[in-house]
Amino acid sequence: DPDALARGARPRSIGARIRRVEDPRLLTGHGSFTDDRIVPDALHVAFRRSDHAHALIRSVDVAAAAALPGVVAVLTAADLADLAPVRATSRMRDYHATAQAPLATGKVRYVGEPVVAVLAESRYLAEDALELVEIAFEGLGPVSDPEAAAREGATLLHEEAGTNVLARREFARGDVEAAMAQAPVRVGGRFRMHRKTPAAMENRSYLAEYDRGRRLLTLTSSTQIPGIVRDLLVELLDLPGHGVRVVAPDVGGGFGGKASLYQEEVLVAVLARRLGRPVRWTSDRLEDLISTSQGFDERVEAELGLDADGRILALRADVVGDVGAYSIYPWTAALEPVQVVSFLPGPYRVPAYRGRVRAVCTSKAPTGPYRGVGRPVSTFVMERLIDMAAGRLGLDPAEIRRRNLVRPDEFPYRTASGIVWDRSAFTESLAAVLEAADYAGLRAAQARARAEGRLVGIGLATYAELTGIGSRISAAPGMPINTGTEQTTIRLDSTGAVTAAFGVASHGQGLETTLAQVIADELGCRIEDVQILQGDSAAVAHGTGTYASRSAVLGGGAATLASRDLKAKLLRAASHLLEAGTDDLEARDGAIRVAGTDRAVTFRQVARAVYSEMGRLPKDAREELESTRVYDPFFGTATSATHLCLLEIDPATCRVRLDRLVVAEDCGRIINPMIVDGQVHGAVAQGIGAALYEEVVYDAGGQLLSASLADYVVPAASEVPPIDIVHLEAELPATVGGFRGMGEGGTIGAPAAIANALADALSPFGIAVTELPVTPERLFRLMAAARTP
Ligand code: MCN
Ligand code: SMO
Repeated sequence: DPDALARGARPRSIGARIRRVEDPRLLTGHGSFTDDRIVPDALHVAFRRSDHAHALIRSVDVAAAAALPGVVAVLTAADLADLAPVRATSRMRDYHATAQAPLATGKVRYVGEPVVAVLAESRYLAEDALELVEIAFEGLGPVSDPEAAAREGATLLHEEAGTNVLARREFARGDVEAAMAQAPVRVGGRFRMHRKTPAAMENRSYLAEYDRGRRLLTLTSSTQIPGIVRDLLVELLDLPGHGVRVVAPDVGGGFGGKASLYQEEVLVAVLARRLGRPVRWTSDRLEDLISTSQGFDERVEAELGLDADGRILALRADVVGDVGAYSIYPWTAALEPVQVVSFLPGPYRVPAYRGRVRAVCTSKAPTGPYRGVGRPVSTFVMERLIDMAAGRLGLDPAEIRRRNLVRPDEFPYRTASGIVWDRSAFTESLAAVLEAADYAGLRAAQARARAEGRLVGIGLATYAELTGIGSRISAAPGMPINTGTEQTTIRLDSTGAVTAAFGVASHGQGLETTLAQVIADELGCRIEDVQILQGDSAAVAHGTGTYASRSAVLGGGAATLASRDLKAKLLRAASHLLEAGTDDLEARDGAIRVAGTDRAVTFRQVARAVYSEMGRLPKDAREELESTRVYDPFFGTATSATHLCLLEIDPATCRVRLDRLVVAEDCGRIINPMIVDGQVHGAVAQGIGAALYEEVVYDAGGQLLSASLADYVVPAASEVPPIDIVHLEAELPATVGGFRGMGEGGTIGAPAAIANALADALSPFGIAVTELPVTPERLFRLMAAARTP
């Protein structure tokens, strides 16, 4: 509002395109990542990893390695026998936890599993020593195919579980058999989303230091979850909570891959404590690709039944998730596959539903959270089914969605799997995307291109996700850790500076900026006056970290509550100093003024009066300028979006060129539109990877074939077209602050929209797109098969 600006009003900080305060540091090489920390006397660890998918460890001979000068210790599982293995427990029925020790115990279950750790004065020496370790393996045969592994009599990876099916779950509403039998239109298929790896720029890195004098173990870790790692180390090492501090400094991306606990992390902590010397390990790219938790990897058999007008009557699905060798801590093997069935009905009215899922372990790297968790797969399947139905009925893909999306007057809407959508722009985002993309114009241009024999496709995808999940349904069902609350302490110190401590742990999201924006607005100061402390387990009593698109909702909510408390205290103190009622005061730019006058005191003057200038304030007005608040959004809030993709296939090379991507999304009140745009760009790029390029490939023997970034193809800037983004704020959610989460959305919508555009482009061939990624090779095979009569 230029008039308001002319009158001297400050634009609100929330909603402003403020440049990220962390970027000058990160972009000029002044960031400080775990491996940047210089610790003079640190020992370096290197791991001998299994080159077998599934084998007994018959013997390990470490004598030659241990004798190498500069080697301090060579460890096997036997040396860590006093340490309890990590088990991701859950109250879920039919769930089997797995025992995972820092070093493989008795047998190995995937290629890349750490077996021996060498501790040496340098990484070079440690790696040299690894080559001298002799391990005798006795192969047990890989467990590669999850469907075979789920059958009775299959070779077991974890004998104690008595099955390879680590979790199973079913969601049901209505009589799906009857509804399906009566449906005049039925479409279905077998869908497959291949395994992905997060491939963050910074590989995982850990540094543990033990201060004997203070009895303090400090783990510097490239983790998304410092609070969770601290709590587990306290338990494993039987230390008091203040005896362990986990610090996540600058972290170069995580995408879910740094949201779980790792063996290497436990090992460096244990060794530093034992030896009293700093111990560090930084993954190289090969180790990252073989051992960082991988994502997705589901097979989905699904069927959708509709009436003759294209209205959904029934949906059924059977999902098999290939979860790899262990049930990951703390999320469990159920996390990803269960969310596939839980989110499958999506933003649609589905009167009858049955979704079954089995999480099956195989001799591959463990899977864990990956940006979108379950929803990229469920959205891919549901959006393909919807388009298949539209094709069958001769309906436009936009029209069939319009007929089935939950309408504004139907919120709050309880989905067939029990999730409640509070209110979100389902129909509005579809309309907005069609308008922004000039859908009718695109279809006309497509018709002309088709007449010339060109393979041009247009694809739509609408999805809904639950973000800012509160304590009612924790981020992973049955998990004993409360991930549904977030805490902050905001204080004004004796110099008048504002410091706010959080349990969240930004690793690229820009939380130092957005949380400061929230506080600046609520407290009445400038964002440069606010320092955000995050990624440090010592900062708050209970805080877990950053994952599940929760930080804006939970962190922003806690920041709002604590800022309001602190502001009330400041106003009470200032009212004495200014001799005015608190109702006449306004806080702005770090000062408190009597409205309509030039009488003001700065935050610093208030702080001095409270902390130092004894006698200036009545005793009961000298409240400590600090507030700690916890925020629990209880259920969470729905975020939704529609993606549109326009692409063209070159039939000669099978190259897919993305020409346009349009995203209309509703993340409630936007704290920083520039950051939200950046989140959409990054997540869409990962969605493009899932749709067209990225695939973790194991051969039949369980060897990883995609073990370098030459084989595992991540899209670069040249593969990502400009993305048009429309922001909608349908109605602010009931969260404190009105924020919805959005950090994962791009990865959820883009693969489905691209898959639908590919199917649209290939429709002259009658090719069904049921498998992602559609790599050039896969596309070549599909087209060749379609041409062969
Ligand atoms: N935001 C906003 N207004 C809103 C909602 C969000 O300005 N209404 C801002 C937030 O303040 C924050 C960012 O957008 O700066 C993302 O917020 P949110 O949706 O709350 O997600 P989280 O901060 O909890 O981040 C987690 C999410 C997840 S789960 C993955 S995976 C992911 C992602 O964020 N990994 C990322 N984005 C990533 N971005 C980078 N650069 N690197 C990763 O590893
Ligand atoms: S996969 Mo994001 O860290 O929840």
